[in-house]
Amino acid sequence: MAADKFQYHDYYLTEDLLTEEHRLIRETVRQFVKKEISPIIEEYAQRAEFPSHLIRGLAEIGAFGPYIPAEYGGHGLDHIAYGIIMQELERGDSGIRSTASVQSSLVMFPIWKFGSEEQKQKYLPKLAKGEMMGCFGLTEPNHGSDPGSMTTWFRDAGDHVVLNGAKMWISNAPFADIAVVWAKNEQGEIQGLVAERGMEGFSTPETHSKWSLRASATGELVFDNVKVPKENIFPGVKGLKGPLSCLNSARYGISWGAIGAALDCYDTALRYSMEREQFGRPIGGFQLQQKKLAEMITEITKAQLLVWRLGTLKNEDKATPAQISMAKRNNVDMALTIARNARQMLGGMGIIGEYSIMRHMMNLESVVTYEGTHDIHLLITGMDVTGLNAFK
Ligand code: TGC
Ligand code: FAD
Repeated sequence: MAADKFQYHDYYLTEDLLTEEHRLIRETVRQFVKKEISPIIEEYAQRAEFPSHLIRGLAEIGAFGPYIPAEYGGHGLDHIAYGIIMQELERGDSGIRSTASVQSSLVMFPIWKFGSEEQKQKYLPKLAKGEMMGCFGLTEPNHGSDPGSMTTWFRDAGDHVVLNGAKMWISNAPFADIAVVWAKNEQGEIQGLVAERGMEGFSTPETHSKWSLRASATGELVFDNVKVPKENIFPGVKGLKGPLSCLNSARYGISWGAIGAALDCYDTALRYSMEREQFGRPIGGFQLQQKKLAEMITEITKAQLLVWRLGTLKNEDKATPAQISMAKRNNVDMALTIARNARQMLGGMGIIGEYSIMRHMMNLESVVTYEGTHDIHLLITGMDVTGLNAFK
């Protein structure tokens, strides 16, 4: 891969809206991406391998549980700080951001929000340090957009429950030490519990042959009469609102993260357009290329303003799930469109790994589907503005 020459673009001076602490966090994560992720990520993606050696460094820069309180090993930061971390990491690669957002929003968040004090003490400090990694099992082979119809279930067996079923498309599953699993009890109510690697009957086969998120490990969670102690069940929540609350946090992070991928594509295309000459002058001088660049920076700027406002609402505990859906949908779609146009601007050079654009583009094809598809988020907005449910 070519040297990482990335330069940040901030057309409306949104940096002025950040605190000194936010800027310090941004700089720390940006340097980590330049030094540790950019030089190796293309090779790992080509080999379809997760760079597990990055886990320690990710923990050190505070990427695991930024907004979890310090008493549980987190960093007690606000939601803008969390967003900034996601944006900088996804500038490097969506798969690395995935690992960090799953650990923070889908594993640490539910344990902190719904777990017992013993569960918090047992898991959170280790998860924050990256000494323990987690994954989140909601999607099933036959239930993706409609998780309420899940069939994974457990029955009461005295001091433990017996868990059966399967989850599919689970980020981090192949190497996770623990899995936050959403399953139905005998009354058909959804509950969350923690399954630990090594429990008899629990396996995590890896999903191969992905063309997207190749540097992220994806797998299944298979439960064959797994005995889970009752103390591993979250006491604080029942129903679909449990897992959907976790998704609010992860989707919010993705709405920031997608801007990172878009910025990297825009920055690469802009630089290339100044250097590449055809018909005796830089291609950036042609109107058709300028249209692409002008539209890219316009959309990036709108997205930057959107997430900043959403972050302030989140800090005030006022962000609604529908507002988060709008930002996730808009920003991922924006990034995907920019990646496709940036790829074209590099001509043939756009398809090879020397440049990051094609990798971002392929990654974003997953990001537009996971955490609620593009269609599902549109329907959430549609229901919010009309009051009419078009899902069923
Ligand atoms: P519905 O009847 O609307 O709601 C059931 C209950 O949930 C409540 N609720 C929410 N609570 C918190 N946050 C939200 N966003 C919520 N949305 C709904 C709702 O109030 C109700 O509560 P209660 O108390 O009345 O029971 O549910 P539904 O079955 O009609 O489904 C609605 C729908 C389709 C929007 C929802 O299920 C959905 O969002 N589907 C998409 C599934 C999805 O996003 N899956 C993601 C899996 S995880 C993942 O992809 C990780 S990728 C990670 C990475 O690598 O980064
Ligand atoms: P489906 O739900 O079958 O949807 C297929 C198509 O139908 C989509 O276009 C969808 O928009 C459309 N559709 C569905 N319902 C409607 C409707 N009512 N109206 C109109 N159109 C509709 N899940 C986890 O639980 N944990 C993870 O860590 C995780 N990581 C993932 C990593 C990757 C790389 C990928 C690809 C997925 C991951 N997922 C994870 C799963 C992801 O959340 C699901 O793929 C997603 O929710 C969509 O479900 P599905 O793939 O079953 O598609």
